[in-house]
Amino acid sequence: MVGSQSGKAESPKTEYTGSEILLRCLIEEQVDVVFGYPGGAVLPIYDSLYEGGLRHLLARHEQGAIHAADGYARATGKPGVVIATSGPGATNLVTGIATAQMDSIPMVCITGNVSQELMGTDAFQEADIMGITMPIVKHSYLVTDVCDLPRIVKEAFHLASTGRPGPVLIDIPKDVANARDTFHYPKGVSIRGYQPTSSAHPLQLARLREVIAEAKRPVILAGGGVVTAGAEKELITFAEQTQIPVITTLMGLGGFPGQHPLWLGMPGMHGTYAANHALLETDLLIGIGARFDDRVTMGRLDKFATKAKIVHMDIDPAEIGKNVNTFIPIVGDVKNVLQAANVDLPQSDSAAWIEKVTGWRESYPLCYRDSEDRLKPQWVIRHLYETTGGDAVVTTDVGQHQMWVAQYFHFARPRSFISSGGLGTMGFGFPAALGAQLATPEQLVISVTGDGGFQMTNQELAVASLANIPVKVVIINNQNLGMVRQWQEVFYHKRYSEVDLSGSPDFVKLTEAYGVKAWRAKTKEEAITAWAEALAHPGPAVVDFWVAPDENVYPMVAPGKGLDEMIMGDEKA
Ligand SMILES: Cc1ncc(C[n+]2csc(CCOP(=O)(O)OP(=O)(O)O)c2C)c(N)n1
Repeated sequence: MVGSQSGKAESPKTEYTGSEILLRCLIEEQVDVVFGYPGGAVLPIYDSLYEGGLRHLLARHEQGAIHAADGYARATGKPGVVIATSGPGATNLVTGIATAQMDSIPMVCITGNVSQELMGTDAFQEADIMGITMPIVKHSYLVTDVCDLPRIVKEAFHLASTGRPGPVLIDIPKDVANARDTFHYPKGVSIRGYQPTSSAHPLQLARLREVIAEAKRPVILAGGGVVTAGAEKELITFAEQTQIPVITTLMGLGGFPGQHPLWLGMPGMHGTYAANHALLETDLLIGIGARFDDRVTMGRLDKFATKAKIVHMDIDPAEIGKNVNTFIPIVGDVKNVLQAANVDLPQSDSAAWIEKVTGWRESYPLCYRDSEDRLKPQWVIRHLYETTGGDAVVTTDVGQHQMWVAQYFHFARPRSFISSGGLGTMGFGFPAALGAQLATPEQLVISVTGDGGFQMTNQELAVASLANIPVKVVIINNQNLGMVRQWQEVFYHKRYSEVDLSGSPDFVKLTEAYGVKAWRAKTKEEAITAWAEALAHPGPAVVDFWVAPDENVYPMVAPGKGLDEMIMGDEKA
């Protein structure tokens, strides 16, 4: 019996099936919830789950399960765990695995597979999920012998959560799940060739101090690595002691307080004027756990921080020099690196520079043209921020609403902003919010989503309803695939091709059909009341905000243009 809660005495069994061993391993790893969906090849695993001991949430689609596990991981830093059956169950995980891989999220993905004697015969529901996912996992295992299972699970959790985190796949053929063995969980792991560098080289730190002391226009670019490493306090100390302003990437939001006087906002395509112009003018750019991707550099490296010496701190040596030429590479866990760097830090000679960049921040704030008759999406996000005091975990989907959340909800702490940054996966936000809420039951969790993205995974309302997960869903309903519509308006001469979402369901009725409370708001007055009632409601709630359909996200840098070519929009506060 595996972790039985059935009240019966534990049988004096010394041998267990592979599935029972798997569950014991998960309990050893202190997994408190798994998300999944059963099927033929995982019947033995689900039979063991029936005994209890591990909380399982039945998603309504494997994509929902994996994004929920991902949201759990992003909210806690602990690996999220998902189980799916072979063939279509496993392939339905692919988008979620790629989503986690692109954002370095720790996940353990368990798939069943057909029995080994059937492998390679095109058996019913056979898919080579190892092969399919090879480029999008940190590591993967096909378990061929039940006696390897405990070691593999131990290694999988270790690999998923150490160094640069990422998803690890464990594919378990049905015969292995049914085979029997004794159970011993290994105490430690030893993986040949896997020893992530955790501490910075002292010589590189000495060089860092030198360039800081010489810099006149330094700036920090903090990315998701700061959040992953839990390095937010060290970053504040570093920035305050050196007096260097901080820019946070989309994935870095919350890694440095959005209310801090040294914060300049987000860079890149929809970044602030202050952040982008600081990147253009800086003479010392210190990248911390950021990978200089093309939404930040716009792929125009000839126009990106060209006057700067670049320092790059990252746990992953493969990131150094990948996109930008690095003057001082510092490989290590950025929390350790900053802790070591913070001893004997020089102050940069940046007073005039700080005056300049904060001047930009005051002169060119984010703004939009508000309206008394039409609900503006930016107003809705600001309203969420003001009514919650920013004390919430906010997940987003992908599109315009994602950028408005990044711009108008100022995140004060890490793991409070949860979004698919690298892959940009529509359908991510709502299930991720369910996982985040289970991980942080005391916390208000808000899922801000588009009317397009919500339709990709809204079947998970069943999970919210059944498990009474009190997530507040905010649909920024512009009746369009808004971000695509914006690009067609700006770059394709208003030739709107297949972006009209007419025919969407009545989201209030749809939500109510799942037994979840819902409101609709088309004016500010309705929005204020609906949101207040949704917040006060103890269970899950959905508010469908009908916003102006033609609103665009500004500022904007067109693809292929440099950061010096920002379109500011015609909005005025
Ligand atoms: C799975 C997936 N398919 C397509 C896209 C391309 N895409 C990016 S944003 C977007 C529009 C999103 O529309 P909606 O969810 O309504 O959000 P809005 O932009 O209106 O806020 C699309 C189609 C994507 N990111 N993910």
